[in-house]
Amino acid sequence: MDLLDKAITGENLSAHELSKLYEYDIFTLGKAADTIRKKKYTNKVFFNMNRHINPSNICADVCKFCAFSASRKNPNPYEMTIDEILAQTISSYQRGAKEVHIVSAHNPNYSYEWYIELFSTIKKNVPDIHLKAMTAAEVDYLDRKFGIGYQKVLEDMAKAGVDSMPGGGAEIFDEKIRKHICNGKVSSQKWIQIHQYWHSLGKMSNCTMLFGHIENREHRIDHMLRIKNAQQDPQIVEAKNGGFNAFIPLLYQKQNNYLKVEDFPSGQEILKTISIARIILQNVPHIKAYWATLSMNLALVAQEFGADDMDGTIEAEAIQSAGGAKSKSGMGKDDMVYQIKNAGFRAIERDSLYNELQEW
Ligand code: V47
Repeated sequence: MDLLDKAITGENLSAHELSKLYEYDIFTLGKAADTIRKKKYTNKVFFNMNRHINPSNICADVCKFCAFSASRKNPNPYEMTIDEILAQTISSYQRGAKEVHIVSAHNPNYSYEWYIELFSTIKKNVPDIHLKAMTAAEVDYLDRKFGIGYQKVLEDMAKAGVDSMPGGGAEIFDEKIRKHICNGKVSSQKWIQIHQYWHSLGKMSNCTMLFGHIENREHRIDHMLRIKNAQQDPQIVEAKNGGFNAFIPLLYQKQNNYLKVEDFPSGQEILKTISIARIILQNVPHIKAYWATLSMNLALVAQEFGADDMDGTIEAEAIQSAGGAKSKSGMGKDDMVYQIKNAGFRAIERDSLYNELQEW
């Protein structure tokens, strides 16, 4: 068996060995990934109607890659109130959004109770909206700041109505790279422990990987392998009773930050990374080609290379657009549907847990 066959059958290989997958040509890798993808989802492409809300950009941490947090490069600090966040949630819900995705900078001015009140207020007023909130990095920040233990933070989030957790804050798990790009942020080990505890509560989450900066191919594979090993039992995942739902390779946006990276990965390198993710992470149901970092066109091409999801309409995007992405105002549903169909796929609106809602 050659390396690709071994990878497809899930043979136990090291990150170093698997990094040689990049030496295959893009079409061979793409075909292998597409076969896995088509078996699961035929030619469906998923998207959802969602709204991103980022309550504040005032951050106690300094991640070198971040252009969103208020800093010398982006000196416009803001802080939203619960009422403002609720008003945005209600108006998005009235426009058809089925999910709010709420993640914030680590703002030292917000109390612990503020977060819990925020979530319970949203759930009380808009019970039908799916509340996806809090990266593991935020959970870790609250744990450290208030000394309450991440388990309690997660239990309180669940009680207050948080339905699922987004995959942010994972960056790159390799400890040396992590120290360079986001020293002081949640450790890789704790990021995984937080998600696993959340999963043990019967809840789903996503997992991300920030790539295209100073990491190398082996670091990416190591990251994927740590996720593969942290994933729940397939039956629990299938029943949506806990586990990672989607893997999201986030392409690094290089403007307005302190990480001096001039080189940008080629389309080929990006598509190979997505294909390899589909091949290695067969125990994670979905691979999301997040259009906000990839651009709409590359995200659509990625659907031929292992991805099956685009993320959603977003409405307002602040993190990637601060770094140069063209995603500030989200994307209309009609546009999303047109583009997916024009690329030759079936456009499937999903809910946050990937239940199919409607084919457009
Ligand atoms: O963790 C920060 C990343 C993440 C930059 O779970 C950057 O469905 C690129 O996690 N270039 C937050 N990326 C966003 C996120 C996410 C997005 C969409 C869907 C889901 C989901 C999760 O954004 C951070 C960080 O890795 N990020 N700066 C940058 N310059």
